[in-house]
Parts: sequence; structure tokens; C-alpha cells
Amino acid sequence: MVTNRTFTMLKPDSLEKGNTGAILEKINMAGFKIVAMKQTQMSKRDAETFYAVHRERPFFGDLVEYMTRGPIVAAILEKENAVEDFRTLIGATNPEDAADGTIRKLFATSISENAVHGSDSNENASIEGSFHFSGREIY
Ligand code: DGI
Repeated sequence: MVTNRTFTMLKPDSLEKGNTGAILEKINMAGFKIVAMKQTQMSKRDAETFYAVHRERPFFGDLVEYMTRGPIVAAILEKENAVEDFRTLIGATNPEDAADGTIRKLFATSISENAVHGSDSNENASIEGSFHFSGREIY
């Protein structure tokens, strides 16, 4: 993946609350182009692999349970400075600390159900995009 791309997931709470359209609208309005997108459900193994960096953390079991309890929307987004700008758009991990107007401030429930994922580096954007999409699914 080229470095002007990032990877996102609208997490199960976003779909449960019917916020998919509103969140995608915020993403579009902020200038991100969707180059790949699908609705899918992660298996336990998928979530454990995706979040392997957190496997020793006390919240790991809850995180895997949450991420697998319903469908997600996964997408690859394109924009100049995509990784950093998308992290700004979604706000802090804990919605209580997220700036006004950010996606997590508007749509997240709590630190453990925080509505959206955004890659934290170009390297992870590439790894995470490839985790969910084959080359033929990216336009
Ligand atoms: O990159 P982020 O999603 O902002 O944050 P992260 O990569 O550090 O953590 C991944 C997810 O794990 C995060 O979106 C929610 C969950 N998480 C992170 N820190 C905590 C947490 N969940 C709980 N319950 N408590 C935490 O301290």
C-alpha cells in the first residue's frame, strides 16, 4: 500500500447503533477517498491476530469479544497524510479525551467500545489493509 493510505474499521457498536452512514459521511467530508470497503465479521482468530500487540493487556479478552460480536465495515482510505489526518479525525482512544467534533467524541460509547479504528503508522496501515483486502479489491 502506498503511504497516502490508511486503514479503518467501523466497529460493531457503530453498526449496532446504525451509525455507519453518518461516520462514512464524516470521513468523506474530511477529504478521504474510499479505495476499498466491505462489511464483514471477524472471527475470534482474526481479532486475536489483528490485535496481537495487545495480547498481554488485561482488556484483551473483552476487546476480542467486542470486535467479533457483530459485523464491522473495513475500508482503505486515501488522502495526503492519511494516517495522521485520520487519527486527528477520529480523536483520542478514550472518547472522554477526544476533541469536540471528532468521530469518537460523537459516536463512541467508552474506551472499550470506541466506534472506529484508525492505523497508527504507514507500516501498520499497509499490514492492516492487507489483512482485510486482496489486491483485486482495492481500486
Ligand atoms: O489505536 P487506538 O484504537 O486508538 O488504540 P490502541 O491501538 O491503543 O488500542 C486498540 C483498542 O483496544 C482500542 O481502540 C480500545 C482498546 N483499548 C485500548 N486501551 C484500552 C482499551 N480498552 C480498555 N478497556 N482499556 C484500555 O486501557
